[in-house]
Amino acid sequence: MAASARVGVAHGAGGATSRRLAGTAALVAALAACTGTPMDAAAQTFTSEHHTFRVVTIVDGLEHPWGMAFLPDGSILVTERPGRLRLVRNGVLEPEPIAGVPEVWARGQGGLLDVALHPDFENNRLVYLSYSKPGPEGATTAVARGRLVDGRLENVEDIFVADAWTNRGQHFGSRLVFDGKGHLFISIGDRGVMDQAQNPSNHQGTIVRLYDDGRVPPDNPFVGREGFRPEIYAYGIRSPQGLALHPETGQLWESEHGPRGGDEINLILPGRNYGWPKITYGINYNGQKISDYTHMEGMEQPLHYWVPSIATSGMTFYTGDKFPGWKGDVFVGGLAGQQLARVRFEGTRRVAVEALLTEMKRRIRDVRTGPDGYIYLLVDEPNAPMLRLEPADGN
Ligand SMILES: [Ca+2]
Repeated sequence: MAASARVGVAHGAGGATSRRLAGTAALVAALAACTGTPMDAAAQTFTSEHHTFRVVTIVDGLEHPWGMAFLPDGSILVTERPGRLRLVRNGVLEPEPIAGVPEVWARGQGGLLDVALHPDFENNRLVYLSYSKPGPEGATTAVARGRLVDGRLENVEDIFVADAWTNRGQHFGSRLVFDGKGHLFISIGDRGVMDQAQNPSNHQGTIVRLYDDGRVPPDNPFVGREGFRPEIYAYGIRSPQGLALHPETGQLWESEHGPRGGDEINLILPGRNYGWPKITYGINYNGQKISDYTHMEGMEQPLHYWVPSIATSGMTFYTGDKFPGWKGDVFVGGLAGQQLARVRFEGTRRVAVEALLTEMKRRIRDVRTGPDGYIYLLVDEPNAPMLRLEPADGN
């Protein structure tokens, strides 16, 4: 495919031609400018294809926040990449971090990363954290869990330490998703060594599926197969920055931070090879070619990819009722692309893409549908806010 044909146009596996609707969201007012509150900068109103919405600052002062989890009491756990777990309660950031977080390797893209609650959290109080674990061979991706009691984590233990050790600071992956059927999915990046994504005798560049205590489910696709780690569910993945379950099919979807011009959304199926770096739509960030191929026998195509890249991060399916026009849409944060991408699918066919919040010019690290139906964002900055999208069009 000629590069010139791809610039500025988003393509999916089906070669459809719908154009990226970048720039349709327009800033129309800064409501808070009239109120004189400290939230002036963020309480702005934006228009978009289906909704007019407000962006409200929930809390400020987070240092490179990465992941968040909503507690049953309405408070929110937030990770900060340098190694702190914070609590937002009643719209206030508790000054003291939650104690008991493991030591993290906070370099490059590494540190304290995602946070998720056990599906039975209300009874067992188990909180799961993914993080960059230091060791003699540099760092790897690990998942720890502990019981949240009186503002601290107790009985903290690693349930999984990936065989993905390098001295490089890239591509830890590490989003955590429970599937509601007793499994935990963990994404692991190639750790900056791209060829290892095609080597399933380690965990670099994989999606892993485990039981909640770290045991390997016997029906994992590669159990008993020579040369494959039994934890692996899928492989051939570069930097899996977002994971979410489809609200209707229950299948796992992934957003992947690709090379230059190769960010992807993938449907993750068991036992499949997603092709990195043998096939890709992008080139290296230094301008060098990675592969001549975008397709290869036995390798999966993305459902959608971005050219140019937006530097995809966290993702969510919108499942709330505050924005009926967005029901079922995929939202993906853009870091370098400084946007919130909305992608609509019919089944697995991508039918529309819209870039929201481009005027805000902020790196979006994570996006979640809150239990209240609002959309929550984390911004990747040293002194960053948690933001919330609220409808401004009467919904
Ligand atoms: Ca791919």
